[in-house]
Amino acid sequence: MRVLLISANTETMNMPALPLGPASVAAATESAGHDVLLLDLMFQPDAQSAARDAVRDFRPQAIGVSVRNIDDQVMANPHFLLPPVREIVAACRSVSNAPIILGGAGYSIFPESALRYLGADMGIQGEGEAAFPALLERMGGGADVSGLSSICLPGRPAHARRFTRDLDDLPLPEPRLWIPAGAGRGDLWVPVQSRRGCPMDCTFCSTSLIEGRSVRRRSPARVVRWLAALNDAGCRNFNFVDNTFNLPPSYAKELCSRIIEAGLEITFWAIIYPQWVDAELAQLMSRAGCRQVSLGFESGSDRILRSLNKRFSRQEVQAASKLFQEAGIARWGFLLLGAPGETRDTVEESLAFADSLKLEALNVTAGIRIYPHTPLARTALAEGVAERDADLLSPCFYLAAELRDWLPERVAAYKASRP
Ligand code: B12
Repeated sequence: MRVLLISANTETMNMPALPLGPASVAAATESAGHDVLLLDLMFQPDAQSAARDAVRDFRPQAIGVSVRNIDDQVMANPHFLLPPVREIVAACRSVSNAPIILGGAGYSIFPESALRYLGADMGIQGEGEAAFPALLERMGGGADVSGLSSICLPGRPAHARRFTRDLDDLPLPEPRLWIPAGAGRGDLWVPVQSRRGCPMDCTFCSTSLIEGRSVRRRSPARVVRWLAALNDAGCRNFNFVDNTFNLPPSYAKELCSRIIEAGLEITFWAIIYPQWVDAELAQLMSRAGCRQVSLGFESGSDRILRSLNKRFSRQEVQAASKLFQEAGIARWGFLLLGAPGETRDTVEESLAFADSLKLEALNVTAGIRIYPHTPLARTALAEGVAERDADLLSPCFYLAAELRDWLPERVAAYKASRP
């Protein structure tokens, strides 16, 4: 089949993200014998025309639309990012009868409601490398698709997802599919992924809806070969998009050791769960090229850490932060304020704690985006913050009732005095 995959993300907030997810699906779809075109709308001056033109020229028999972001998660002035995606779906429809299939991280959190809102024909929740080619095969043979795992059809609940156990079974996308060519490659931050899934169950987090709870991995040797190939293609800077780069720690150490042995001249950034960090790991990461870590500690109050179901204490955050500092790795901290049980005192404790770490950068968020099927959603429902049948697709936030008027101003003042 001729298959058009559209990466609908045009969001440049934080940094423009290269389309690793849709490219991974494209690679698997090519491997299954289809003719694939991947269109990244990120840098298109007119996204709708670009989508329409691609459909007219390529005449796809199936169109996949990747939906990465739903909103920007900013409570004070939330931006709902789906209206332009709905226009892309409509633009494709206006010039083609091919079925339109949704997928992507954001889509996977809201499979039924996003499908309804965007007006596509069906969606796939979770990873697409196995499910999308399986769907195409059934569609090509004119067979019924309703029994497929991970599939979501209009008006029906999404089917249970199936996860690939061994990520080495999945093809990796070649640079030609998703990384702009030319000398500028050396300046890009290229996302790479060594593991999927997170078992940590933070009360507010959507990751298990996207990647599942069990950690699945690529072999370190394969990740290093992938990095080397990207390096040969001119890429030097990488983001490990794994939710928890240091889980399990033995894997993280092996991966770093192999990057060092291979002599790759790369720099990278990674997301760290502030537990299970020791000097050996921090030093290996530094020698492998790590220049920055995201430390998602979210709070400096042990009571609030417990309420978020974080498994670490503020003392462990301190220790991890110090080890990275000693290894010459910049630390970007994250505070997520306003959780159930948060008070003015715990907020002040967190702000003072963040100051004490002398981080290179800090991101402070007031109000927590509520995702479906999370403990936070259940608390919000019990407290009447979210309505019983609310699908939560349009941004909805939790902020402890007693802080509603005070916290935004307090955070604004804190930020203003720390440019
Ligand atoms: C790493 C990361 C970042 C990094 C990105 C670095 C980079 N260079 O890419 C940084 C920190 C910069 C970042 C920023 C933001 N992020 Co972010 N990010 C992630 C994270 C942890 C991983 C994303 C990733 O790359 N995954 C790896 C790829 C391989 O997986 P994938 O894209 O999901 O694709 C798979 C499937 O979804 C599916 N699939 C994908 N496309 C398609 C298409 C079809 C047709 C099919 C069938 C299947 C399919 O198959 C793929 C392969 O298995 C996710 C959480 C998560 N666990 O997913 C959040 C996440 C995507 N981010 C999110 C958000 C909100 C943002 C920001 C808007 C935050 C902000 N306010 O700044 C920005 C936007 C950035 C941008 N330009 O788009 C949200 C999106 C949900 C929402 N509320 O909108 C997520 C889900 C986190 C969350 N809170 O739940 N992010």
